[in-house]
Amino acid sequence: MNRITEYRPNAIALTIAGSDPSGGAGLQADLKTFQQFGVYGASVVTMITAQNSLGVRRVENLSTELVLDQLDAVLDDIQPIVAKTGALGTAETIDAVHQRAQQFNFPLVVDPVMVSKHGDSLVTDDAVAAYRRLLPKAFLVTPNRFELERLTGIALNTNQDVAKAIHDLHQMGARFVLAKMGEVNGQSEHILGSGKENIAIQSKRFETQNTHGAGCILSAAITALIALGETDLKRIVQRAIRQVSIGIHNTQPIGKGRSPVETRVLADEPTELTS
Ligand code: PXL
Repeated sequence: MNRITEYRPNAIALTIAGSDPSGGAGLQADLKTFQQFGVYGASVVTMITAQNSLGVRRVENLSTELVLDQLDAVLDDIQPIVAKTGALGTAETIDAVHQRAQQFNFPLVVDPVMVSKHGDSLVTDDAVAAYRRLLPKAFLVTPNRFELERLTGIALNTNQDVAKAIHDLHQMGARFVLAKMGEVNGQSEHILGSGKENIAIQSKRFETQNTHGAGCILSAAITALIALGETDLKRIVQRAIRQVSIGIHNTQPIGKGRSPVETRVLADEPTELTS
């Protein structure tokens, strides 16, 4: 059977993100993840990094004008079901995406990428302020612990601090918040905030450094599931977390440093790894 008949022809997702030439993170990870879910991927490049599994050597932001020209070219022609942002680079580009987002007739997932796994900062302080301005256009924002602190200015020491920070992101305009808290009591913890309640989602914690691209794959999997027409955000997030867990469990030794999370897997039902 021709597999393409199994795809939904309009399951189209757009990523606006930076390039990782080693293929583990950034728009490459996004497109691989979309593909793995049977979602057609379009991509607008914001930034070129020169990096590999050992570290980031160089980052060069494309001009805001070139980013917008790409975005306009795609959107003048193609109707995505959903879009996500990864690394946007400069405050000017974040503000320009924000301005275009006023006209988006599809939800936007904002992964507020600020540092790479190696701890290299990918944005400046004024970009953090621009991310705050973008939040009212975010259907979902997916900060890690560091990004949550930087967006809110709250040092996250207690559970109350985390709840306050998530509350503040809602106040700033984000519809839903997914805080990637990392290791909590020996497990990996995510907190999904709806504004009314916060749901903690635990998954298996892997003792590994081979998690390059995990954040990109998580937000890309969420984006892909929205493109496929899924509507229950809690289930979407749980399934995307399983996708990352199974990817980490199946990591192949690629490169001399931190291996990328494997995208050539597909999480479907819960397993003993991820339930
Ligand atoms: O995983 C965050 C990320 C996003 N986008 C690009 C990156 C990284 C981390 O390395 O390089 C382009």
